[in-house]
Amino acid sequence: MKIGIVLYPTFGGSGIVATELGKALAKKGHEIHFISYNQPVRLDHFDPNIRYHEVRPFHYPLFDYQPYELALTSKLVDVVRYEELDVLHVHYAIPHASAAYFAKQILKTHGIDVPFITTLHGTDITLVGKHPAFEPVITFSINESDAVTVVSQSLKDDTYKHFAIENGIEVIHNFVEHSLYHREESSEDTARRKELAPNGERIVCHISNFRKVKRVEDVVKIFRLIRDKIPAKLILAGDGPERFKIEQMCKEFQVCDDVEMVGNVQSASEIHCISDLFILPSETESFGLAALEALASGVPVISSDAGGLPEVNKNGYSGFLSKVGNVEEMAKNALSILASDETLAQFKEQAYEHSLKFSLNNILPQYEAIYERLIKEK
Ligand code: GMT
Repeated sequence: MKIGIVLYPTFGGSGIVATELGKALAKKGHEIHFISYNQPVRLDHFDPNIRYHEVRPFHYPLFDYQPYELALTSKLVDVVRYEELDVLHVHYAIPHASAAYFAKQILKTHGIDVPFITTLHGTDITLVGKHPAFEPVITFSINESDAVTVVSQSLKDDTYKHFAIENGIEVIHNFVEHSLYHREESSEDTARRKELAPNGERIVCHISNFRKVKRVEDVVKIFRLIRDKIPAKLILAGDGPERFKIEQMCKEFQVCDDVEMVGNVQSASEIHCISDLFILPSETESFGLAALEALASGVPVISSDAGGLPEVNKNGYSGFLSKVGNVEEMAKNALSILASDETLAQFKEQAYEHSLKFSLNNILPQYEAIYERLIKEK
């Protein structure tokens, strides 16, 4: 099949899922066309089955705001016509779903019928999408999508709760390609671990876009409680609006010597393979891809029970869940995992085992089945 994938090219989870999905489909022989305003960060190698089409908005002094959605719509029309795409798959509703709808209508005037799938990822529904500034467009474009998928049951429930949806919605969980995550430490990993934790301290980590919903301040609070009891180091990876506040907080808590803020990383697995525990205390989280990436590397997860996190992190097995903001319980649970080598080894094994439920091989055919169905129904 010839599949167009519209995505955000940044470190956000929706862009990562879309890129990994496209790469995996390309490996299976499909022709994949990524469409975005920048090269997606995880699109890092040449594959003859993959093309990248850049959307370039037209700059004109009259525009206080660049009409990106129109530039995207025109690009979609262009790519579908000239590359003869069979189907479009848009990730994150705003503004991708409405652009796909508009492109579809334009293409009809050229005698082309191209179905489009919208995959909702989370904040496009729970935070941004339900804002009155967007709600009518989001409701319309979800209802007009030829298929709609969501990354968790929790997000499906939220979508029906917040919008007047008449369309069916299918849950397809996010996935990981296990071959990209390794559980065994290489000699280089061991050297890096030694550099970071020279006295055998436990290594705890968190990776996010440092937005308010991630509650990174809770990570620092939890870490301080852990470090009060056992020697430990914290790796904070990622970047975003809250980073400065977190740096200040580390100074105030006098934990800077034990905290490494490493900024954005290309591959989460480089952090996970030297980590003992991952913390994700989010306020809302439709799925929590970062948590799944940790589990796939055999790193247990301490998380909140927000949104879809209970679908990803199995309480008492792959880690523990607590109510949002309950940092004392999260620290207690973290310590119960980290306290002994035996318990840690057991949770590491269970974390990996649980992640297999979300392996690429289980999830990919579900998307392929939708593409095939829509193409047949044309
Ligand atoms: O919150 C983020 O990290 C970014 C955001 C996005 O859209 O890129 O992530 C959302 O989509 C991810 C992939 O499906 C999910 O794993 C995240 O849980 C979801 N974020 C939220 O719901 C807050």
